[in-house]
Amino acid sequence: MYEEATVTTLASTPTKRRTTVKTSSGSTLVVPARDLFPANPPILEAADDLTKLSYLNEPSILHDLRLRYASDDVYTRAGPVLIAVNPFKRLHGTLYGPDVMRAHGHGASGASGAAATPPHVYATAAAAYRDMMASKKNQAVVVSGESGAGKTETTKIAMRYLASVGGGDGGGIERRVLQTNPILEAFGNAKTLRNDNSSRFGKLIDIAFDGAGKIKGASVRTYLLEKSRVTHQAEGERGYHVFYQLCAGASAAEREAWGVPEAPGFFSYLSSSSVVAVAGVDDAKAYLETKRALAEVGASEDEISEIFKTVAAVLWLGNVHFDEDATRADGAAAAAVTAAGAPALATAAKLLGVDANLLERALTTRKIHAGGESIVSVLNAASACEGRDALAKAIFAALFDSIVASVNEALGSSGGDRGGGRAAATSVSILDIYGFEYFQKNSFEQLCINYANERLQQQFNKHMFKLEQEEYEREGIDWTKVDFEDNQACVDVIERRPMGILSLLDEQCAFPKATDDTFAQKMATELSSDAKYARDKRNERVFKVSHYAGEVSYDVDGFLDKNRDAIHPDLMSALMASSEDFVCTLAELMTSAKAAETDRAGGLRAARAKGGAGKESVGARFKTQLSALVAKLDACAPHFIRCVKPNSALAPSRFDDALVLNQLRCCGVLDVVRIARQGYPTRYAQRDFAERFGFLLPSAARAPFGDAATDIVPFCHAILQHFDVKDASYQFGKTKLFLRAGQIGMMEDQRARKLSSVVIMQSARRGCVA
Ligand code: AOV
Ligand code: MG
Repeated sequence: MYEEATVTTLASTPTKRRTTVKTSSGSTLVVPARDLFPANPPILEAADDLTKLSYLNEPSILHDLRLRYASDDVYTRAGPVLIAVNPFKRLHGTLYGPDVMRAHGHGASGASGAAATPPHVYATAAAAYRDMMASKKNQAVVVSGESGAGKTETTKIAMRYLASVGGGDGGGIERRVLQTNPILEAFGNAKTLRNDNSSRFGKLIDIAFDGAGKIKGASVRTYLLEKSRVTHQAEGERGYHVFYQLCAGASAAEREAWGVPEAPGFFSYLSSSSVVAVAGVDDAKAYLETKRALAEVGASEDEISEIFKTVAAVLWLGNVHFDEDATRADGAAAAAVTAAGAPALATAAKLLGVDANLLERALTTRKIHAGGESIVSVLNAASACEGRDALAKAIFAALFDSIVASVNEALGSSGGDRGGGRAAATSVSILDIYGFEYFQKNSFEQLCINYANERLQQQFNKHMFKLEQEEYEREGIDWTKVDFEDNQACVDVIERRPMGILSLLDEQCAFPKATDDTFAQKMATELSSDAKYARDKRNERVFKVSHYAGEVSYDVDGFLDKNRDAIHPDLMSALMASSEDFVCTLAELMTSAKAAETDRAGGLRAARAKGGAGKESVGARFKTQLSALVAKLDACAPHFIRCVKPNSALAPSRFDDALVLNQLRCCGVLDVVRIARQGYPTRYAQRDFAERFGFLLPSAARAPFGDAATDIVPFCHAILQHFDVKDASYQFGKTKLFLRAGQIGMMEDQRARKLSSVVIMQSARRGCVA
């Protein structure tokens, strides 16, 4: 990578310029000039905003972040974007304590406030809140970064700030808003090889505020939970936290009633990986916390029991093993529950409130309706296992959706998007989605996760670069175009119709005879000329996509099934026949093609009414959801936080230059710094600028313009001159005035001082009267 060095001799050879340097570690090197980058003066070292650096080369930026990281300054600005480097250690008091929160002023300061406070998630949340209050426009805090970079933690910190600013006595709605985190994490997070608490679903939380800035309600919408994790995990990973919490924390009565053992390894669904414990996590304690959080959002004891009983049922389903039935006279392959599987079947059926024989029949046979007749065919053991896994995954996903729906009911989400007839509220939305990921083996889930990240990256580019530069062009200011990494081609190869990966997958899913292999072949013929797609030459089942964050190889194994996500009607009927209302509700949720949208509809009842629509493929539904998400973000004023993972060991105090640099490059931070430095991030309509600052001019300077100041450009010039803003620091467009970064702070400060002196004078006058 890079090392600091002092130039000792600048020499030229006939072919190349070569320079002799002495490195900080004491060695003398001769290097080509192109490998040398100027360093910043010591006064700029560890600058809290990268755009302040005089030399904006990659080693300087890295050096800045590394120095800051070493002193636990994990936040740094890159112009309008906040960079958050994961500390991998608790810095509660020093970094997030009440004093620090107060220092971020509960959003009280003026427009220059964001620049005046040091970079922090609180500062970003404060800016969003302040902008929302000032403009009455919805705001979005978009948190991104690769898996384990700290998005979920950052989101929680931002939520805590907003709850504190917009809360009352700390016991009301703001508390419930915060309780959504432990609940959703228990059911939707798991240990992966990249993160011990990896979010396996995407989440957008909208916090709605009334006109006085108090929290009115909130709503959560979730995106595509990773279902395969319910039944299987790679070695070194775990299933959803709640499984281990239940095993570790269930009371004696619960163990008895639901048949919960202490060792998670008893359950087949938790034994594909040998990992049970996660360092620093007490699953038994977490179990009680999850229960408490559910109670806080209004779940009754019975409802909480139903939830955990269903979790136990899912686990027990996994122990219903099948073998080929050796007793059949015709010798046909036919699934039969094994001896060890029989008690599991009985327990699962009991927990689900379903007749055990009915469940067994639904798992081992298929009723097919043909020409008015119904024929029963027997399934082989492998098909029975597939049906069982599909059932377990569907129940767990419906449970997750139903929990999201109840959480939304408790948060009074009717105050959010839909207005519900109340006075319109404005909101701050926070997006925390699963980060870009790549494992040794990547499947459909990784494709969806990485596709989501591509769409968000595109939204970021659009906002930071395209809109910015389009505005410069529209306003006709003098400007050299800054190029950025456009990822449209990668988005296209995934979502293009009809010749994109997801469309081809849907097409294959519609053919009963198609397999994962025919899908791979189809892609190989249709996408061979696409620069973002490549076949793996050694393995026909593997294809590669060049993502903005790097190339990822996907194995087509399971793609068709995962995209179809079908559950056989016989299994559905068995669930529908449950004696438990809760299970029937879950079954109804599953039949609803729009189950994942229950959140928006605010509650289970609304979801039920929607049921029965034709089932869309998982890929198609996800694409629609992402488009809606991006449209929503486009309608908000965005605030971006880029999380950075400083090392792959998830360890504190380790800063891996190459890893960090790659993330900064991929997520566009380097380009942002460039554009912010070269560009004009502060802008005003010329008239607004004149009105905002004109009164600060001494009356002699104002006089030539008269009261109305109709000559707006010369008047703005006079203001700029008065404040000694250099010519190179601003440009007049057709209707706007553009200013370079860092110009406006001092003007705003003067304005605020002047205004507060007016207020003090007025109150002093009032004091006299009284
Ligand atoms: P992610 O959300 O970005 O990954 P997390 O927010 O879960 O990553 O962070 C991973 C881990 O890093 C956490 O469990 C903490 O141990 C640690 N961490 C992150 N931010 C902080 C912080 N500000 N202070 C202390 N520790 C922190 V994924 O969900 O995998 O994409 O799908
Ligand atoms: Mg996360």
